[in-house]
Amino acid sequence: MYLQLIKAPLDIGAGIQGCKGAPDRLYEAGLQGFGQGNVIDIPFDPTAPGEKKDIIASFSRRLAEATYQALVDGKTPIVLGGDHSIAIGTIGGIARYLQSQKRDLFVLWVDAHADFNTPETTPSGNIHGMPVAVLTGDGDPTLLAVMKGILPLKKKNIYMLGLRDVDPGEEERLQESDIVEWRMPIVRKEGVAALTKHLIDRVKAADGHLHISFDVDGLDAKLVPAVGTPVDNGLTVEEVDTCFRMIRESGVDFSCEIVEYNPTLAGAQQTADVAMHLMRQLLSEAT
Ligand SMILES: [Mn+2]
Repeated sequence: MYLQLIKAPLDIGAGIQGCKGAPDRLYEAGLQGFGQGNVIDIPFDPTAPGEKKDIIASFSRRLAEATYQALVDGKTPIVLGGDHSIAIGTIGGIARYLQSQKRDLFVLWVDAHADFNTPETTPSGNIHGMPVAVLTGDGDPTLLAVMKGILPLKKKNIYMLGLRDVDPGEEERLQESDIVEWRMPIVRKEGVAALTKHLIDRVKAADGHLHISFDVDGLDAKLVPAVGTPVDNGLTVEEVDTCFRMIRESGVDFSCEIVEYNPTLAGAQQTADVAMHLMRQLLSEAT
């Protein structure tokens, strides 16, 4: 498996800025050992004209083109964010490619949050809380336009691992959807190995592609302090390690993005160490 690293330093989708420094920090912390030194930068200009949603939509189009082109070239896109709004671009491009191949896309959304808000349900207005809604066909028209020509993701193919902080309007939307919610009590009851096996079996049966959208805040707040929205009682390093090892060993086609690491916050080194350990587990057989 040949990797295409892509730096996506967008951070205006979050309430706290600072994720824009994460791609360089993660690259230097060890990801430079992957992708044969070949890395694409998606330039981010926070002073570009327009509202935040316009700047994010424009960035997402360029990012989507990069993940699409990587797959066309037979490479696996590994995107270094950035806040979680970059998933609109990352996954938009991957979905476009799989649609052209008539193959199913599955998404493992590792996160404390569902990121399933619309402009009507969001308490904060922050776009990093909206990418799952946009990718499944709901939300602001400016953001939805990034998905032009791309079918909305199937909600039953989205698996949320580590979910534990859901906004009220989002909760209602989740109940009405068939997104698979692996909240923490389920993770502890079933065990992450059984859950991961279930997902891998479904991807294999469909001959599908699995995208891992890895929000670092899916891990427990004490383990990864340098994130904008930390939440207690989260996943352990061992749980995410088991999940990533099983995906790597399964042989399924996968891609990944890592988001929400904020190196300007306290505990930046500890958080980078945890993130890098897990990325190495996922990518250790790739070049
Ligand atoms: Mn998130």
